[in-house]
Amino acid sequence: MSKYADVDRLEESEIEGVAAGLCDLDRQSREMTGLTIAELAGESVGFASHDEALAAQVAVGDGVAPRVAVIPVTSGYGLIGGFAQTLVAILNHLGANARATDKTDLAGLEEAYRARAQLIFMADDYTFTAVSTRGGAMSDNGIATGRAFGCALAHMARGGEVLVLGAGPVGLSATRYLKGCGFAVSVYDKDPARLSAAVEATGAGREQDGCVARYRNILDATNGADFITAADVTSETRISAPGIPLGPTAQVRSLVPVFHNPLELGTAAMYYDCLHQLTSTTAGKRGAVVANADAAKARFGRAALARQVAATFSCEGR
Ligand code: 2YJ
Repeated sequence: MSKYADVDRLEESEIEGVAAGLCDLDRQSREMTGLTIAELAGESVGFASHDEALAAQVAVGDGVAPRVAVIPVTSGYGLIGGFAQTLVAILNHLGANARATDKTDLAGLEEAYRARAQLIFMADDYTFTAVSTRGGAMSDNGIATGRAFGCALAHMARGGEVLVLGAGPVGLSATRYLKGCGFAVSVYDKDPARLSAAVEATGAGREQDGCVARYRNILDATNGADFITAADVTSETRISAPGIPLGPTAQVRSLVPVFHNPLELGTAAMYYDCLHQLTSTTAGKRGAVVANADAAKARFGRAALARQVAATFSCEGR
């Protein structure tokens, strides 16, 4: 459980190794899902291919990496040591030109605008959001995370049935995404009112306590610890788990593939979500399309796009 009584907040120790481990995570992600974190994130927000996502990135950055500001936010329980720098590392790994503002809060917002940031990332104790300074793009971490971990599970899945545990924003978003992929999705939440609302809102099946062992494909969007035990799994079980603490025990994690990372895929999905909204006429309901990915492709060429982006996040030799 989080040491904070009223909020689920990441802790410094939970993100310590994230920046240094991004290439390892990509390798692990490829082993489990066939795709890197960037590829999963891009697919989850609707890019038809990773090339399209790269073209959108170069279009938004007008030939170079998009400028992204991460603003440390002191409200509530305050800064999490290394949080802003970890987001910067994740975003740069994807090919962005990200930096944390020197100032926090509103002064940081002003600093970001003065530096002509195109995207801004910031989180308090309840909301983690990304917004664009032009074009009205916005991406919420909970929604982006649900889709992206749903996408990871879709690539790992055995058969067409999925159990989503937890009907908060992440679980709801994952349910919608997986239903959209054609899976038969059932949901369980220990709060009956929240479970009923989720079933009503998504059209998913309603599950009950003790159902875990009957499913091979599980998305754990709860904040419960160690409740998926060895007795619940077979060699066919596949688990995607965005949350901390983890539902599957250490033993389960040694027995079956458990796709998990505390911040990386959710952040990547927010970044690509904004790029998609800024470049796609179908995604841009919220605001204007400010960059044309096809024009960028024609202008900079496919190979140049790939080179430009690869130069910033190549894992070769790392
Ligand atoms: O800027 C900082 O260092 C802090 N204000 C970061 C706070 C990080 N926030 C969290 O960990 C919350 N759990 C975010 C909720 C996201 C909901 N998906």
